Amino acid sequence: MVSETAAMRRALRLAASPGFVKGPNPRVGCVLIDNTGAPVGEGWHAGAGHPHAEVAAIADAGARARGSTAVVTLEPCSHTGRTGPCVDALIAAGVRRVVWASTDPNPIAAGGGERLRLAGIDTAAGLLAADADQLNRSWIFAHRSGRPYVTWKFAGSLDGRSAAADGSSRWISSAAARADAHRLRARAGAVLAGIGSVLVDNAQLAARGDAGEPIRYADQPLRVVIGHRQPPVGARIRDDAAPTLRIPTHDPAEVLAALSARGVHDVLLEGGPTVAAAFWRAGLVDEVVAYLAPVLLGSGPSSVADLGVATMAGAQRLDVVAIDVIGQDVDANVRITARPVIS
Ligand code: AOF
Ligand code: ZN
Repeated sequence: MVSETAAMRRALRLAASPGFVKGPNPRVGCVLIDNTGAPVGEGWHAGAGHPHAEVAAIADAGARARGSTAVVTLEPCSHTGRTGPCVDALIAAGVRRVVWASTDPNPIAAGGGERLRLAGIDTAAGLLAADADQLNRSWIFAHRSGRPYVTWKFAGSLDGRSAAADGSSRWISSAAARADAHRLRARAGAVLAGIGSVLVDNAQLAARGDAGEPIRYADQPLRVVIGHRQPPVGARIRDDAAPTLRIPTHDPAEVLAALSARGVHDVLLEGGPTVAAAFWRAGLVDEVVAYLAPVLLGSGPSSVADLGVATMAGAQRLDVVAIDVIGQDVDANVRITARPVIS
């Protein structure tokens, strides 16, 4: 059993190895071991349209797959989607036992475990499931709730302002905090902002690397602008750094439905204050990441517009997940990660 756990750890590392792959599919890794616990093949899933992890591992093992145990981070699929069912591939390869971590929340693909058992294959579910669920947190959330996971990110001054009185906001947060925020963008399936803030800031909304270097187009999040106006020709949002989608509505639920339909399961909401308030008031913010900079502005727009709070009894409270200092010395900003208290 110890070797199955070790193999699952390896499978989890393989699942994460392609990085934050864009698109609708989960991250999955698979290791095949023989009856001494020695690995005979391994594979991972590189995104929609590519072979599933189990199929890649079977190909890697060749004839040695026969009689082996498949250790996989997600319950094998039972459907024909972009590729064929993994349960059929496992059965055809002569795999004797299958151990998986997360249960598949996708109703179209689920039921693989049951089909393996019916075929006489020994199965075990849930090994290191907490780690595997964490790896595909937003994907699992999206399948269970029917909409993407929404993280609202903003940078504010110590007195909670997101721009000075004249609208200028470059830069409230430090270079280190901005680099950290680019890592959030690089992980997201979509980065979303209202047309108003895109116009004011001439925001590009693409992700850049740690040293400010461009990231490959295929690894970029979808840039999403909501609102009825078109960004003007020459606006940075219209460059070819990343794919861009304009959604001509201000209704947050409609926006998320449109993104779900495109397979997006993880949205980074970047404002501005009106859009942030609309999502918050609709109960469509799951997590907040706030970068607080040691700077005072005294006037200027708040990070979020009116939330309908008139008195302390209506204050919107959050549970803190983590408080971190990003950067050092003059670059030090505080990053607060929090989730709305569900009442
Ligand atoms: C993956 N990779 O390694 C496994 C998956 O459209 P398809 O055919 O690629 O099927 C995607 C579904 O298959 C996915 O939502 C999940 O339920 C299941 N298993 N998916 O992308 C894999 N094992
Ligand atoms: Zn599959």
